[in-house]
Amino acid sequence: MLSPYRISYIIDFMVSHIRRIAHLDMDAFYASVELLRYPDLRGQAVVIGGGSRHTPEVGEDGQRRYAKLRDYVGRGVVTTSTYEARALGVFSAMGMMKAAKLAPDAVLLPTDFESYRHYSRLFKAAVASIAPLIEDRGIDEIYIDLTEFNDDVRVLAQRIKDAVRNATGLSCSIGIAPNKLLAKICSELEKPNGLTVITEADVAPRIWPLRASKVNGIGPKAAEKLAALGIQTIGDVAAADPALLQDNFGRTYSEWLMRASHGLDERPVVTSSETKSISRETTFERDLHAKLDRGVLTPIFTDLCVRLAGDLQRKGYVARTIGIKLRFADFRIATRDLTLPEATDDAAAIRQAAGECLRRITLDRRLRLLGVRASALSRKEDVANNPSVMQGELFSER
Ligand code: DCP
Ligand code: MG
Repeated sequence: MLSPYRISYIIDFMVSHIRRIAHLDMDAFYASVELLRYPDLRGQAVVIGGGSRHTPEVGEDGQRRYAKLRDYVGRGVVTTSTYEARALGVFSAMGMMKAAKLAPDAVLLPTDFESYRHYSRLFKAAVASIAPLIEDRGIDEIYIDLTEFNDDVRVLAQRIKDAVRNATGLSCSIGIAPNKLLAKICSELEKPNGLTVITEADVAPRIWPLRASKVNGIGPKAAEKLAALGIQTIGDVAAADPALLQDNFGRTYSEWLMRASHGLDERPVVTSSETKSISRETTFERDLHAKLDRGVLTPIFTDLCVRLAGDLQRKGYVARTIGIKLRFADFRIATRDLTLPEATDDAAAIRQAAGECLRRITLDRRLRLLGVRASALSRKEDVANNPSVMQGELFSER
């Protein structure tokens, strides 16, 4: 039988267009940057993480002498390692002394963050020259929204990989999927130098067999707790009794777990050029009826707006657009938003706008979740210095 999540996905699939989201992650990033500088180390087990005392020295014979892991003494940890070192069991975050037992002959190099930042900028610029909708996720990973391209997605991804290699001399792995959650899992599937494309139909055969901790958002603690319940794989999560998950993880997280395990994720790719939104949402302890539970719902709704206003004020933003999000008992999602004549960070104004949004939704089903979102943000100080931003709509109407 189809679960509500599956049905939800199929409906989304029919009514909305499918996104194509790429996650790009550089291969053994710091180590690969070091190999550009020391190409003679290619093919060897190399560990990054030493201090500057481990900088290679050039001997009188002109040969470089590298520090070896076996000689390391101290409490440092491995920052990253080449795939050859990984084959010996040496991974990021492992104590260096422990790593030395596994790979005594591995070369040890110091970290050089300035170089890594330089190559990080280079690879991101190379991707942006082809596909500009990029969400920066840190030094060696990005999401790219490829939905609007008509090209074959593999051809496009290969073009991006080639551009990264031309600009940096480095390889990366790309995963392409209908959303960020799956794309992130997918970029790891064929590392290094991977190019993996999955669709919704691949979730069961390719994603479900993977360990639950492969999902970004299932950390070591949650994975341990799941394992204690006999839940090892993503498929186990998908097949788990929702009540069991809810008892152990609370409603918000268990609901997310169920959606994630079915490969569902609506988060947009957020580019740094667009101002982000700020939102507050809550999943109810039990499904609430819009009319019968009005007495419970109204204060929750108001409280969300007050908290959202507090977030805006603390962060120094005002918002032109206020939106709401509802998730119904059947997991369908409805959103509405309203653009105001003036940007605001005022709880009462937000509550009023959100209330107007709510009136535009037919509330005939029980609700699981309610959220309020502020977008089209500007810095409050910019608005204060330039009132036309605040009153743009009023002026433009004249
Ligand atoms: N890093 C770190 N500490 C960690 C993990 C990683 O400082 N515990 C640094 C070093 C990595 C970089 O961040 O080079 C990117 O992290 P990744 O997890 O992407 O690891 P790599 O790029 O090294 O390897 P992979 O090919 O698995 O992506
Ligand atoms: Mg990486």
